[in-house]
Amino acid sequence: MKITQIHAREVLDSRGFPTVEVELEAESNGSKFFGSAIVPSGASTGEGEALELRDGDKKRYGGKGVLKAVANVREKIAPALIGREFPNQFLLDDALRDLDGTANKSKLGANAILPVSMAFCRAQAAAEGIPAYLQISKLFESKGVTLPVPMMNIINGGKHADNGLAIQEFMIVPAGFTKFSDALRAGAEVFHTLKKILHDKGLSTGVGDEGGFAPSFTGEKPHEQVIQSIMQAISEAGYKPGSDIFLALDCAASEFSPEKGTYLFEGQKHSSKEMIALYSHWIENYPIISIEDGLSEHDWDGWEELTRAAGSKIQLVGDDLFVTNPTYLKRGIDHHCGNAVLIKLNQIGTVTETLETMKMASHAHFAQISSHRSGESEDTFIADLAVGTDCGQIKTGSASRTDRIAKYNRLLRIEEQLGDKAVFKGLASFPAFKRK
Ligand code: 2PG
Ligand code: MG
Repeated sequence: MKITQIHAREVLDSRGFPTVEVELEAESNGSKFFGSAIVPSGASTGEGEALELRDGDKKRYGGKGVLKAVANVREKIAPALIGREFPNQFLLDDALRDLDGTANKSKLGANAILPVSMAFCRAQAAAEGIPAYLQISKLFESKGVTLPVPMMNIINGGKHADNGLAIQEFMIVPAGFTKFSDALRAGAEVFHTLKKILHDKGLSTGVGDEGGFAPSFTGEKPHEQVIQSIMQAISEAGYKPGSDIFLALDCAASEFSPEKGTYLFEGQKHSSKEMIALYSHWIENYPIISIEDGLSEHDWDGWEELTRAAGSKIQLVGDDLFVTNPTYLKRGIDHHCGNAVLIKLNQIGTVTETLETMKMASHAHFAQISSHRSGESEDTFIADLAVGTDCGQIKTGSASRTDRIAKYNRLLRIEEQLGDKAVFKGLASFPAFKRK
């Protein structure tokens, strides 16, 4: 495929902050093909993430403009790539990495590089006459394509809300179904039931960044109150907790860990051991299937201990800990820290490197979860990534807000397109989880 045009512009994400959109045109066998992509943006970012280039000009969007990244696409990436043949994604991504030349994409910005990489993937799919998920499946050499189990963040806390909850995400995981659309329906019904429960308790039903409710629970143990409200919502919606629907947490613990091994939780200082004891108590008492970033990205010793304590019972996911980066993931695999990796394209910056991290995880029997960022857009690439890599899990927010729903709707379309061939593995997508 010969690249004939690359155009970038500044658009807005779901929080109203600027982000980069790229449109790419390529020629293959005399025909033109297009691909476009918008990159997302995180709030609770891991320190090892690839650089997101912001203008820093306080007069525009409080410094969050991305005109420099846009200029890097227009003035550096486009002139270097236009007119060149790229037979595959790997060579295109190599060229992008060479142009940048840094380990963390700090010269051009991951937000300049990644949309070009994603747009190319879509243009190549168009040239092949196949959907993006099949193109990704070819690149990944996956065994098949699978509709993922959704991890739906129905109560938002941490950096995604102002409600004083330390834990960032309380998710429902409808894994006990045989079809994606049934799982999604159950998740949406629980979300609507929870709204009523919160309303009846006199709590706010306004939503946070990922479309989940963001109530302020007062009184003792607010986090456990959240868990109990969700359990109630599952039952009242007519589903069985621990059989139809499970729970998952993203603690994003780096955000409430002021120093290594210390956690400020519910008004008290806790050690890693105490946090592990609390999680173990919750795992005993509630149908928790997965905990992400239960400890901070600096607390590798704590992670080893957490994995010894809970790694044979539930899924333990590294997000800030691994930042979709093979170097950190290898450390985690070697030291038995966690048993799953959250996959965010913009943490590493190209499609190829994202797939490399997923391959490494897969060889080590670490599960992979295709994930959104808290700042999203109408782009649905992560839905195709989940299906194409056969990873079986997607984390893309609650059952509200179009930036989240766009991904679920994309998956509904894929399910329909696949018809009888649509595979949904349900609980089998969580190999680390053992039923009590
Ligand atoms: C996370 C994500 C997405 P952010 O921590 O997993 O839910 O949040 O994009 O703010 O890093
Ligand atoms: Mg996370």
